[in-house]
Amino acid sequence: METEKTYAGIPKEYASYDKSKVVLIPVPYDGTSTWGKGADKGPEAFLHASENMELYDIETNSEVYKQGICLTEPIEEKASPETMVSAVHHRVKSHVKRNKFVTLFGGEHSISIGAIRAFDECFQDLTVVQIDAHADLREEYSGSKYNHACALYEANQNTNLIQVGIRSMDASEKLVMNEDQVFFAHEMATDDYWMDNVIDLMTDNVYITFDLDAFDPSILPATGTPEPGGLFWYETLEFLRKVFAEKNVVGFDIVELCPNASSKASDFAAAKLYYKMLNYKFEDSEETLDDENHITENETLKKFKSNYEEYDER
Ligand SMILES: [Mn+2]
Repeated sequence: METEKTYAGIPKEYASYDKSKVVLIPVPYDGTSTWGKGADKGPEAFLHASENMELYDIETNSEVYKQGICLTEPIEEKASPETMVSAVHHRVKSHVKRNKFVTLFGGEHSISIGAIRAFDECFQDLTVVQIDAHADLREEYSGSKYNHACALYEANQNTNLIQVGIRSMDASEKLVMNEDQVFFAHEMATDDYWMDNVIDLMTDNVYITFDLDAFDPSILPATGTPEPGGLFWYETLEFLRKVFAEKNVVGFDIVELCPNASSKASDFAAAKLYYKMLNYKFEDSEETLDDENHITENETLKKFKSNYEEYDER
């Protein structure tokens, strides 16, 4: 199940499927993007940057890779947006059911549709926190419900969706948007309490979908549709650390890295963001791979839906 190459070049003993708490699924899909093409190259650039990153995290004083991070084969399904979404849904669900902490790296934002569907089927009262410049709430775009511009439409129908960093949308999206759950970038810029206000709206089980265009283009320009006025590095990390500390984050994805040869800094920022999120997830975990029962201790199981239907892996 795991790949020959390991995530960030970590030793194989920390990368086997059975011993890893974390599963990383690359989804190099860019079937529906409209402007800046190249999100299909995102996972490769992210993995390459990760290999050049220090594995000790100063802020949390930890080396989270020792929890085990298994890099799986990428999901290469590209026949149509529908089949890609279905492939992601099935793969994610099979790993969640094995009690893995499942993470994905895209690819364009439509890869999140299948992932969110899988988490929503497995966890009670799921909150989806979307960190993004764009609302992505269209029901259909360019003839598909699974276009990247529709990435959160289904989550908005089925889960407790909270949108953070939004600064670009079509007027038609206002019809379905739940504005009480939206944190627009221009309001966040002058609101000292937005982080706590976002967290107050969350249920216990939280899935994070992080579109890299949420960041200000000054720190992450290599994305398909950059928008001025975005989040900065430390406020983003402060927010994420609070969410991981206060909620049961059940999984996350990072999408829309669109690598640009002249801006390796974006690849590196994405690599660092991913690793930071893992460090925050396991910050208070005292177990290491030396503990024999580390997998059964995984607390995400506590919030599992007890009556989920059995599912055959394909
Ligand atoms: Mn976006």
